[in-house]
Amino acid sequence: MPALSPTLLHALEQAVGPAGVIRSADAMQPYLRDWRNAYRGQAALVLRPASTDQVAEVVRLCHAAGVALVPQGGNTGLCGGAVPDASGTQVVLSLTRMNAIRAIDPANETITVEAGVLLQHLQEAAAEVGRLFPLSLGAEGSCTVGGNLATNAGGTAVLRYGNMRDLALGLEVVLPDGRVWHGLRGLRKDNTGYDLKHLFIGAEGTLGVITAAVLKLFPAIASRATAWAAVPSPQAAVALIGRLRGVCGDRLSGFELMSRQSVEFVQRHVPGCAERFSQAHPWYVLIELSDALANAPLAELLESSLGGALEQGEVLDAVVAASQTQVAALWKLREGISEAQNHEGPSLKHDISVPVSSIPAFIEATDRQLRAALPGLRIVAYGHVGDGNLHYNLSKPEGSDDAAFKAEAERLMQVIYAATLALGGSISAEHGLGQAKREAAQQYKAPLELELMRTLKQALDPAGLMNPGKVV
Ligand code: FAD
Ligand code: 2HG
Ligand code: ZN
Repeated sequence: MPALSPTLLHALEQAVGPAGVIRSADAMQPYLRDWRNAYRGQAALVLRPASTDQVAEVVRLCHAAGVALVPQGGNTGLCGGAVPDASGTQVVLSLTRMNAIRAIDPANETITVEAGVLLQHLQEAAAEVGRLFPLSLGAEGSCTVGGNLATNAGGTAVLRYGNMRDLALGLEVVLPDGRVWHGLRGLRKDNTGYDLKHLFIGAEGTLGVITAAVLKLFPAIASRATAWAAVPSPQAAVALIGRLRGVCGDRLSGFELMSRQSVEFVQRHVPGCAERFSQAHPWYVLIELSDALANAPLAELLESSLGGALEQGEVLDAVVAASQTQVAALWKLREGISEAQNHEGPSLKHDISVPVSSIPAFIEATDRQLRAALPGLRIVAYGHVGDGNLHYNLSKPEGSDDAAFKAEAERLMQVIYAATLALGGSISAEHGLGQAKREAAQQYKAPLELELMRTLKQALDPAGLMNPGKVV
């Protein structure tokens, strides 16, 4: 493995101190592969700076020496964006020691946090001052604010609060040459030209290192109602969203769709996830209503809406959770799908979005074509259907060979992405491109969009040292 020059190594160690350097092959291992073990790389070094100044010094030194950097947060990304390449020449820059809550301003409804703060800790800090930070996703106990921003993470509350881009007001960023952009403004209005923070949000660490952010806070939730419903079809699920929106307005804060196959996997592999109804159904939805008002009659609202939907045949069966334990059990059925699918061999992940109204057409056409293309294929379709976002993941036919299945990946992907594009959709709704979808983006994004992206990359990182091989 090529080593860094002794002079650079010494300077980097000086910059971050002994606690910020990981050099042994064993200790570096967790930083060199992703959560699923789908991507693996090598690195010359892992650095864990503890302040913005330390990040800036590391970036400046690496820039001067022509060494590439791979920013990393909680390493829960699903597209290999935080994993270094195989060369062993790149330096992994882990932000996890930058985990301070710098300020909370309840009157401005903002919180200023460092990039390495865990999403769950951010949620807890907001709750301590009677506020809500709404981003919520299965990896929230491990992912970081920096990673959430860099991937423009979505999750289960986008329906009401938007994705990470909508939740950020200001950023602090170390640019690829080591200069620091101090953009930590907590302003809801600022029309002084290009909104630079949006360049770095969703850039997956290819344009700079996010070191801190000012984020929006919302009123804490005081009333909540959660239901699990069986629906006959995706068409019925989409009709149900419309019905609930009509009756409940923006109290509808979660609407997740799951195919029977997805739920079966969870029941098989995650303890405590029994079938909720007397019989199995083809599709399920998890619905959440919430309100800042205490004692808001949400359960009644949900029950009457579901009653109306039952009469119209939009719902086949439904249960409204009667306790916090039941709420947790229902969310476990939903959040357990990623992990459960890992137990069924390799999963081919496709994180697509189409207009909500086109979800039924997408599923119908794609299911049909894929089943014809590979008989026995297990389609694990689920996700944030209220945002038009499906995790249209595939597991191999039962008993078949892993390698043979992986060899089909490209062919199956082409079917899915062609259907997505035909409906005006996107091949990556919330997980980003990373290394997984970089090639596909070349094929499926418009040439002009790709040209503009390359122009931005060239302008900010002309030496190409910031997370090379990802996104563009
Ligand atoms: P990492 O994985 O460490 O990094 C992700 C990317 O961001 C990489 O390209 C990395 O280089 C870059 N990056 C990280 N930190 C910085 C920084 N400070 N500055 C610049 N670049 C940086 N995603 C969703 O959107 N919605 C979901 O519902 C969802 N659910 C998930 C459930 C599970 C079980 C898992 C494992 C993942 C899920 N994800 C989801 C995917 C993932 O994107 C999020 O978990 C999260 O946003 C990644 O944060 P991280 O800190 O782990 O980032
Ligand atoms: C989810 O919504 C995540 O559960 C993960 O985005 C999706 O594992 C996946 O494909
Ligand atoms: Zn998701």
